[in-house]
Amino acid sequence: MPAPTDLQGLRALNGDFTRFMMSYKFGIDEVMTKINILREEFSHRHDYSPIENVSSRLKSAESILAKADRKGSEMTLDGIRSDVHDIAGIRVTCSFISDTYKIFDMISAQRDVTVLQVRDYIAQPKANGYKSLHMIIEVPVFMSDHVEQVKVEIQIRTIAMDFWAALEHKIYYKYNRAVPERLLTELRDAALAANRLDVKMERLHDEVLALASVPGADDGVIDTRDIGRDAVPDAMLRMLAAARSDQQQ
Ligand code: 0O2
Repeated sequence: MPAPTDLQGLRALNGDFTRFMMSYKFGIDEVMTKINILREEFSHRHDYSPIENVSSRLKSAESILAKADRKGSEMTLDGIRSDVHDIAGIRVTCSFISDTYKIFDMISAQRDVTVLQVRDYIAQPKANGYKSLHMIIEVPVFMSDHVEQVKVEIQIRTIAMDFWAALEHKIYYKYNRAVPERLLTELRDAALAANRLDVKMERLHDEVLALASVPGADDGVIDTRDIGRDAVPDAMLRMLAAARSDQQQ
């Protein structure tokens, strides 16, 4: 059983690690807010959203230690902070390849964002077929008594790239990293097929955007935020009036 002084020491270490992890959680909160604002404001201005989905995750303590060990980091919180860049991770999925770069530019242009590293696996895919645009940024997090610069990794990719990466990740772990050559070849083929789909969908999208919209065309849905704001159509008002007068007779 540890002596009381050891226990106090352990509690202090526990507190250090909790504060370390909380700073990354706050980093994620800051960047999620930025991305959600971009998403909402962009869709309002351009009538379409370049972002399909945004998710975040914090690396587990085990995974942080394994990565620090792999990188030969100094095994202290400072050593880990300086070498492991993806403790806080955010993934943004977009419909089209050009949207991934738009999001990248909009994030990079923010005054309190420092871009520390960029890996463009979209322009230069990995040998296994992996495509994604990675950026490591640093954002200020305002604590009660100090400001901390926190690193956040952002992965930006299309839905097709994300579909591929999720499956490849699953296969990789299923085979404990020793994936049979046949599956690796199929994965490379699938990555090429996903890229062909991305290119074709974007071309179609551009073609449709270039068309003038047909006056009065209606896709049959409304945004829930517009309930009460949009005028109720005459036909609906006439129907309600007729129903009311039937009830009164
Ligand atoms: P997990 O479990 O997703 O967190 P670096 O520290 O920057 O020098 P690192 O971290 O390998 O080296 O950088 P890189 O290449 O930018 O990769 C970071 C993350 O991208 C990985 O984190 C994966 O999430 C993802 N990634 C990179 N390559 C691949 C790939 O080939 N397939 C898939 N599915 N994902 C990939 P982790 O920590 O490796 O994994």
